[in-house]
Amino acid sequence: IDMRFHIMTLFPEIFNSYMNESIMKRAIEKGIIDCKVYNIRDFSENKHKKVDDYPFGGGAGMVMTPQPIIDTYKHIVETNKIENPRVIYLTPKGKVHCQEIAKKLSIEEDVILLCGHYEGIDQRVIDMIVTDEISIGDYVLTGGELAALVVIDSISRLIPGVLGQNESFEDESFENNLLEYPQYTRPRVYEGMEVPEVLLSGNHKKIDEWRREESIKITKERRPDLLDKK
Ligand code: 6GU
Repeated sequence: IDMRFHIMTLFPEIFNSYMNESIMKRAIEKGIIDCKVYNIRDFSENKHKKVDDYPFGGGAGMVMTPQPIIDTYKHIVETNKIENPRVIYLTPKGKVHCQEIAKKLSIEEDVILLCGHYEGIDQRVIDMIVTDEISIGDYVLTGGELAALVVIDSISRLIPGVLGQNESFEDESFENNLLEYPQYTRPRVYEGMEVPEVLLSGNHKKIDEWRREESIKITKERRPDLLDKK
Protein backbone atom coordinates (compact mmCIF):
# COMPACT_ATOMS: atom_id res chain seq x y z
CA ILE A 1 0.00 0.00 0.00
CA ASP A 2 1.44 3.32 -1.11
CA MET A 3 -0.78 5.66 0.87
CA ARG A 4 -3.00 5.26 3.90
CA PHE A 5 -5.59 7.90 4.71
CA HIS A 6 -6.94 8.07 8.27
CA ILE A 7 -10.03 10.21 8.66
CA MET A 8 -11.14 11.54 12.05
CA THR A 9 -14.77 12.67 11.94
CA LEU A 10 -18.09 12.85 13.79
CA PHE A 11 -19.88 11.78 10.57
CA PRO A 12 -18.17 8.62 9.31
CA GLU A 13 -21.03 7.60 6.97
CA ILE A 14 -20.33 10.56 4.70
CA PHE A 15 -17.24 8.72 3.40
CA ASN A 16 -18.84 5.36 2.57
CA SER A 17 -20.48 5.98 -0.81
CA TYR A 18 -17.49 7.89 -2.13
CA MET A 19 -14.99 5.19 -1.15
CA ASN A 20 -17.22 2.52 -2.71
CA GLU A 21 -17.42 4.12 -6.15
CA SER A 22 -15.33 4.40 -9.31
CA ILE A 23 -11.67 5.34 -9.21
CA MET A 24 -11.27 5.39 -5.43
CA LYS A 25 -12.87 1.97 -5.11
CA ARG A 26 -10.59 0.58 -7.82
CA ALA A 27 -7.49 2.05 -6.17
CA ILE A 28 -8.47 0.54 -2.82
CA GLU A 29 -9.15 -2.87 -4.43
CA LYS A 30 -5.81 -2.71 -6.25
CA GLY A 31 -4.16 -2.19 -2.86
CA ILE A 32 -2.57 1.12 -3.84
CA ILE A 33 -4.40 3.18 -1.25
CA ASP A 34 -6.23 2.46 1.96
CA CYS A 35 -8.74 4.62 3.74
CA LYS A 36 -9.83 4.19 7.35
CA VAL A 37 -12.54 6.24 9.01
CA TYR A 38 -12.61 6.79 12.79
CA ASN A 39 -15.63 8.13 14.64
CA ILE A 40 -14.34 10.67 17.18
CA ARG A 41 -17.48 10.10 19.29
CA ASP A 42 -16.43 6.47 19.90
CA PHE A 43 -13.46 7.80 21.89
CA SER A 44 -15.41 10.17 24.14
CA GLU A 45 -14.97 9.34 27.83
CA ASN A 46 -18.06 11.38 28.70
CA LYS A 47 -20.97 9.23 29.95
CA HIS A 48 -23.24 10.77 27.29
CA LYS A 49 -20.53 10.52 24.60
CA LYS A 50 -20.43 14.31 24.41
CA VAL A 51 -17.73 15.72 22.13
CA ASP A 52 -18.31 19.49 22.38
CA ASP A 53 -18.82 22.26 24.92
CA TYR A 54 -19.43 26.00 25.23
CA PRO A 55 -16.58 28.32 24.29
CA PHE A 56 -14.66 29.95 27.15
CA GLY A 57 -15.17 33.70 26.92
CA GLY A 58 -18.63 33.24 25.45
CA GLY A 59 -19.86 33.47 21.87
CA ALA A 60 -22.03 31.54 19.46
CA GLY A 61 -21.90 27.79 18.90
CA MET A 62 -19.95 24.94 20.40
CA VAL A 63 -16.30 23.91 20.34
CA MET A 64 -15.04 20.32 19.96
CA THR A 65 -13.28 19.24 23.16
CA PRO A 66 -9.67 17.94 23.12
CA GLN A 67 -10.05 14.52 24.84
CA PRO A 68 -11.99 12.55 22.19
CA ILE A 69 -9.86 13.97 19.35
CA ILE A 70 -6.52 13.33 21.02
CA ASP A 71 -7.56 9.81 22.03
CA THR A 72 -8.65 9.07 18.45
CA TYR A 73 -5.28 10.34 17.25
CA LYS A 74 -3.38 8.16 19.75
CA HIS A 75 -5.44 5.14 18.67
CA ILE A 76 -4.59 5.76 15.00
CA VAL A 77 -0.88 6.21 15.64
CA GLU A 78 -0.61 3.16 17.91
CA THR A 79 -2.73 0.67 15.96
CA ASN A 80 -1.08 1.57 12.65
CA LYS A 81 2.47 2.05 14.00
CA ILE A 82 2.85 5.51 12.45
CA GLU A 83 5.95 7.58 13.26
CA ASN A 84 5.68 11.28 12.38
CA PRO A 85 2.38 11.59 10.57
CA ARG A 86 1.10 14.63 8.74
CA VAL A 87 -2.09 15.68 10.47
CA ILE A 88 -4.24 17.89 8.29
CA TYR A 89 -6.96 19.93 9.93
CA LEU A 90 -9.61 21.00 7.42
CA THR A 91 -10.62 24.57 8.21
CA PRO A 92 -11.59 27.74 6.32
CA LYS A 93 -8.69 29.41 8.23
CA GLY A 94 -6.18 27.10 6.50
CA LYS A 95 -3.90 27.58 3.52
CA VAL A 96 -5.96 27.33 0.33
CA HIS A 97 -5.55 23.90 -1.26
CA CYS A 98 -3.87 23.63 -4.68
CA GLN A 99 -2.18 21.17 -7.03
CA GLU A 100 1.24 21.89 -5.51
CA ILE A 101 0.04 20.95 -2.00
CA ALA A 102 -1.60 17.79 -3.36
CA LYS A 103 1.69 16.84 -5.02
CA LYS A 104 3.70 17.35 -1.81
CA LEU A 105 1.26 15.24 0.20
CA SER A 106 1.20 12.44 -2.40
CA ILE A 107 4.66 11.22 -1.31
CA GLU A 108 3.60 10.59 2.31
CA GLU A 109 2.82 7.05 3.56
CA ASP A 110 0.19 8.02 6.11
CA VAL A 111 -1.98 11.11 6.15
CA ILE A 112 -4.35 11.82 9.02
CA LEU A 113 -7.26 14.16 8.24
CA LEU A 114 -9.16 15.88 11.04
CA CYS A 115 -12.66 17.11 10.18
CA GLY A 116 -13.99 19.88 12.39
CA HIS A 117 -17.58 20.79 13.12
CA TYR A 118 -19.53 23.40 15.04
CA GLU A 119 -17.44 26.54 15.62
CA GLY A 120 -14.22 24.54 15.41
CA ILE A 121 -11.91 22.62 17.69
CA ASP A 122 -10.02 23.59 20.87
CA GLN A 123 -6.80 25.39 19.86
CA ARG A 124 -4.73 23.06 22.05
CA VAL A 125 -5.53 20.16 19.69
CA ILE A 126 -4.08 22.19 16.83
CA ASP A 127 -1.00 23.09 18.89
CA MET A 128 -0.46 19.45 19.94
CA ILE A 129 -0.98 17.37 16.80
CA VAL A 130 -1.87 19.38 13.68
CA THR A 131 0.92 19.84 11.11
CA ASP A 132 -1.07 21.48 8.28
CA GLU A 133 -4.28 23.52 8.17
CA ILE A 134 -6.00 23.39 4.78
CA SER A 135 -9.05 25.19 3.33
CA ILE A 136 -10.59 24.28 -0.03
CA GLY A 137 -11.62 27.82 -0.92
CA ASP A 138 -13.12 31.07 0.23
CA TYR A 139 -16.60 29.96 1.27
CA VAL A 140 -17.92 28.28 4.40
CA LEU A 141 -18.99 24.63 4.65
CA THR A 142 -20.91 23.07 7.55
CA GLY A 143 -18.01 20.73 8.30
CA GLY A 144 -14.62 19.53 7.12
CA GLU A 145 -15.84 16.24 5.61
CA LEU A 146 -16.39 17.44 2.04
CA ALA A 147 -13.07 19.28 2.18
CA ALA A 148 -11.33 16.08 3.36
CA LEU A 149 -12.78 14.20 0.38
CA VAL A 150 -11.57 16.91 -2.00
CA VAL A 151 -8.06 16.75 -0.55
CA ILE A 152 -8.01 12.92 -0.59
CA ASP A 153 -9.20 12.80 -4.20
CA SER A 154 -6.66 15.36 -5.39
CA ILE A 155 -3.82 13.40 -3.71
CA SER A 156 -4.98 9.91 -4.75
CA ARG A 157 -5.06 10.59 -8.47
CA LEU A 158 -1.37 11.57 -8.33
CA ILE A 159 -0.29 8.20 -6.90
CA PRO A 160 1.10 5.90 -9.62
CA GLY A 161 -1.42 3.26 -10.68
CA VAL A 162 -4.52 5.02 -9.37
CA LEU A 163 -5.38 6.46 -12.76
CA GLY A 164 -5.43 4.16 -15.79
CA GLN A 165 -3.38 4.53 -18.97
CA ASN A 166 -6.01 6.79 -20.50
CA GLU A 167 -6.42 9.06 -17.52
CA SER A 168 -2.97 10.63 -17.41
CA PHE A 169 -2.52 13.84 -15.46
CA GLU A 170 0.61 15.11 -17.19
CA ASP A 171 -0.76 17.74 -19.52
CA GLU A 172 -3.92 18.87 -17.85
CA SER A 173 -5.01 22.03 -16.03
CA PHE A 174 -2.70 23.24 -13.26
CA GLU A 175 0.09 20.77 -13.95
CA ASN A 176 1.63 23.54 -16.08
CA ASN A 177 -0.40 26.43 -14.69
CA LEU A 178 -2.52 26.46 -17.84
CA LEU A 179 -6.20 25.64 -18.26
CA GLU A 180 -7.05 22.76 -20.56
CA TYR A 181 -7.68 23.15 -24.29
CA PRO A 182 -11.15 22.22 -25.63
CA GLN A 183 -11.84 18.53 -26.34
CA TYR A 184 -13.98 16.99 -29.10
CA THR A 185 -15.13 13.48 -29.95
CA ARG A 186 -17.42 11.93 -32.55
CA PRO A 187 -19.48 12.86 -34.47
CA ARG A 188 -17.46 15.20 -36.69
CA VAL A 189 -20.54 17.34 -37.21
CA TYR A 190 -23.19 17.66 -34.50
CA GLU A 191 -26.26 19.84 -35.10
CA GLY A 192 -24.28 21.64 -37.78
CA MET A 193 -21.37 22.37 -35.41
CA GLU A 194 -18.01 21.15 -36.74
CA VAL A 195 -14.92 19.88 -34.97
CA PRO A 196 -11.95 22.21 -35.61
CA GLU A 197 -10.27 21.12 -38.88
CA VAL A 198 -6.77 20.90 -37.39
CA LEU A 199 -7.81 18.04 -35.04
CA LEU A 200 -8.74 15.91 -38.07
CA SER A 201 -5.53 16.71 -39.95
CA GLY A 202 -3.33 14.00 -38.44
CA ASN A 203 -0.56 16.60 -38.19
CA HIS A 204 0.51 16.19 -34.56
CA LYS A 205 2.86 19.15 -34.51
CA LYS A 206 0.02 21.39 -35.72
CA ILE A 207 -2.39 19.83 -33.22
CA ASP A 208 0.01 20.41 -30.30
CA GLU A 209 0.48 24.03 -31.39
CA TRP A 210 -3.28 24.59 -31.67
CA ARG A 211 -3.89 23.10 -28.25
CA ARG A 212 -1.19 25.19 -26.63
CA GLU A 213 -2.59 28.37 -28.19
CA GLU A 214 -6.11 27.50 -27.03
CA SER A 215 -4.79 26.81 -23.50
CA ILE A 216 -3.02 30.16 -23.35
CA LYS A 217 -6.07 31.97 -24.75
CA ILE A 218 -8.52 30.53 -22.21
CA THR A 219 -6.06 31.01 -19.33
CA LYS A 220 -5.60 34.70 -20.27
CA GLU A 221 -9.37 35.14 -20.31
CA ARG A 222 -10.30 33.30 -17.15
CA ARG A 223 -7.22 32.92 -14.94
CA PRO A 224 -4.58 35.54 -15.76
CA ASP A 225 -3.24 34.96 -12.23
CA LEU A 226 -2.00 31.51 -13.36
CA LEU A 227 0.10 33.01 -16.16
CA ASP A 228 1.88 35.21 -13.60
CA LYS A 229 2.90 32.04 -11.71
CA LYS A 230 4.55 30.51 -14.78
CL1 6GU B 1 -11.68 22.87 5.10
N1 6GU B 1 -13.95 23.52 6.24
C1 6GU B 1 -15.08 24.25 6.32
N2 6GU B 1 -15.92 24.04 7.34
N3 6GU B 1 -15.42 25.18 5.42
C2 6GU B 1 -14.55 25.36 4.42
C3 6GU B 1 -13.37 24.65 4.28
C4 6GU B 1 -13.10 23.73 5.23
N4 6GU B 1 -12.74 25.08 3.17
C5 6GU B 1 -13.51 26.02 2.65
N5 6GU B 1 -14.60 26.20 3.40
